[in-house]
Amino acid sequence: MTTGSLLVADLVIAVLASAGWLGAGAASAVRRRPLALALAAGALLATLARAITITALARAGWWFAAEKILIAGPLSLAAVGVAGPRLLRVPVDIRAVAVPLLFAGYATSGALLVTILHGYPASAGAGLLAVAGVVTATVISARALGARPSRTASRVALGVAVGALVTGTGLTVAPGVAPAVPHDHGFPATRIADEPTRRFTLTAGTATVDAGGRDVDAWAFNGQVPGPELTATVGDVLEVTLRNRDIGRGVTLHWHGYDVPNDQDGVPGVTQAAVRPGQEFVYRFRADQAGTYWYHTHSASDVGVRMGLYGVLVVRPGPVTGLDVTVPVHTLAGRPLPAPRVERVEAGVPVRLRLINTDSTTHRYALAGTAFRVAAIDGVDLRGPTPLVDTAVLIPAGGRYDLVFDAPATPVALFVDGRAVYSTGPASTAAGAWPVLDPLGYGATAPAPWSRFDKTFTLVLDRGLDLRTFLPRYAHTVNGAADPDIPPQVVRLGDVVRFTIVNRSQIVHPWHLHGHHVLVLARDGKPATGGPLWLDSFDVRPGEVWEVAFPADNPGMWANHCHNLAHADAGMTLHLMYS
Ligand SMILES: [Cu+2]
Repeated sequence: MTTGSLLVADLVIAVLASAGWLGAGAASAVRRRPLALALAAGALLATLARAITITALARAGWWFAAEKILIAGPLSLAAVGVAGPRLLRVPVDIRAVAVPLLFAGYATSGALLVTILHGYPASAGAGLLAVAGVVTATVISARALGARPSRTASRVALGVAVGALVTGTGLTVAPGVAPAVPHDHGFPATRIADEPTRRFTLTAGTATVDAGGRDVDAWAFNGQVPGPELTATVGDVLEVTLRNRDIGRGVTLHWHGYDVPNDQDGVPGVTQAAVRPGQEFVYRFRADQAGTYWYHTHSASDVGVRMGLYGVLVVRPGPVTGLDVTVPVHTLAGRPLPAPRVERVEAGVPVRLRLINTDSTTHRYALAGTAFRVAAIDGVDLRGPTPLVDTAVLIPAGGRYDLVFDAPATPVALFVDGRAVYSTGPASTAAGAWPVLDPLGYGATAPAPWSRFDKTFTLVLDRGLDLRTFLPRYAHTVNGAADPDIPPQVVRLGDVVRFTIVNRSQIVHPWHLHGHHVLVLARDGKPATGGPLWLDSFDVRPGEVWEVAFPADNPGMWANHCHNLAHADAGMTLHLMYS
C-alpha cells in the first residue's frame, strides 16, 4: 500500500469512527438500543483499526503521522477508555450510556478536525483547542440529556475547556514569524555587451481566439494563444519588450525553467512591479541554456496563464537539423490546445518533439508507431537515454520532455490524454494501457556531484485553515503556514542546498523553484539511478517524499511554489533568499 493510499484509508476510517460514535450516542439518547449497540461496536472497531494505519504512516515518515500520534492517539484512547467499559455492561436503559458514547464521538471528531484543519506540524495549541471543544460539547450534551454530572466534575470540565481555549487560541493566533518579502533586493541590474540580439515585442491584451473551432474570450500575447514562439541560439541575447494594452490584473514575463538573473525573473512584488495597462517593461538576458522552455505571466498567474498569457521559448545549440516541432498543451476555456496537426515526414528524417505542459495539472503523453528516446527533460539533456517502445510519459504542470526518433516509413502519432495532437499519417489506436516511464530510473547513472550539503530544508505540503487573512480560508500550506506567512529559506552564494519535499495532502503538487534546476537525489528513500535529472518542475504525489539538491549559484530572491497555480494563489508559495 502506498503512503498516499494509507493517508486516504486513515482518513476514511477516522470519519467512520467519528460517525459511528456520534450515531451510537444519538441512537441511545432516543433509546434505539440495537442500532446504538451496532454503531458503537463498529465505531470501536474503526477506532482500534486506526492504530494500524497510524503506525504504518509513522513508519513512512513522522510528517505523515505527527498530529495523529500526538493528538488523535490520546483522544481515541480516551474515547475507547470512556465508552468501552460501559458497553461491556450495558444498563437496562440504553440512554444511560448516551453521554459516554457522545464523548467518544466528540473526541474522535476533534482529532479528525485537527488533521483536516490544522495538519502538520502538530502544535500544543491545536491539541488544546480540540480538548476544549470535546469537553464543551460533552458538558452541553450532558445538560441537554438531563444527566447530572457531579458539581466537581462540571467545574473541572469547565476549567479544562476554558484553560485549553485560552492557551490554544493564544498559541494558534500568535503573530507570523515570516519577515516580509523585500521588494528591493539590491542586486545590480543586468548589463550585457554586444552579443547578437534577438528582439521581440509581446503585447498583452484581451482577445477573442479560436480554440478547437470555437471562438472564446482570452488574454493573449499579440492576439494569439499561445503567444508567439520565441527562438534563439545559444549565445544570443534575448531582448523582449512587454507591453500591457488592457489587462487590468497586470502582466509580467516569467521565463519558466530559464535560470535568468534575478531582476529578469518576472515575479511581481518580488523582482519587479507588475506592468499595468499602458506600461511596458524590457527583459534582457543572455540565452546560455539550450533547450525547451516557456514563458508566462506571473501576475495573477492562475487566471492569467489559464486565460492564455503564455508561449514557447526554444533555445537551440545551432541550426535546426531534421524536423523540430513544439507541442505546447493547454486547456483554454475548457477546450484542449493545440488543434490536431498532420505532417508528412520522409522516412529517416530525425524528429524532435518538444512537449510542453502549460496547464496546472499533469498530462499523459504517448507516442505510437515508433521507438523513441527522451533526449531532455526540463531543457536539460539526459545522459545515455535508451530507446523506449509503447511507453507513456507523465509531464507535470510546467514540465517539458523532448522526444527524439528517426521517422519510420509508417505513420507516427502523439496522443495527449488519449487525443491525437500530432501525427505523420492516419493515427493508429490510442495507447491507454501502456506503462508509464519513471524518469528516476531512465538513462545512464552518474555520481552526485556533492558529498556534503550546507543547508537542508524540509517542506511539508498540506492543507489547513489560515486564520491570518482578513477572511479565514482553507489554504494550501507549507509547514503549516500559507503565503505570505511562510518563512523564506535563506542560503548563501556557494552553498549546496538540499530540499526534502513531503506531500501529506490528498492532491498532486507540481513543485517549481525559480532561478535554479534541482538535481533529484531520491524519491521515497529510493535513490534516483538514471541519467542525472535536473528538473525545474516535478510532481510530488500524495504520500511522496522527494529529496533534491542544487548549488546556490544565482543570487536574488526567488519564488519557490506549487505550479498548480490555483494552489500557489491559495497559499502554497514561499521564497528562496540569498543572504
Ligand atoms: Cu499544489
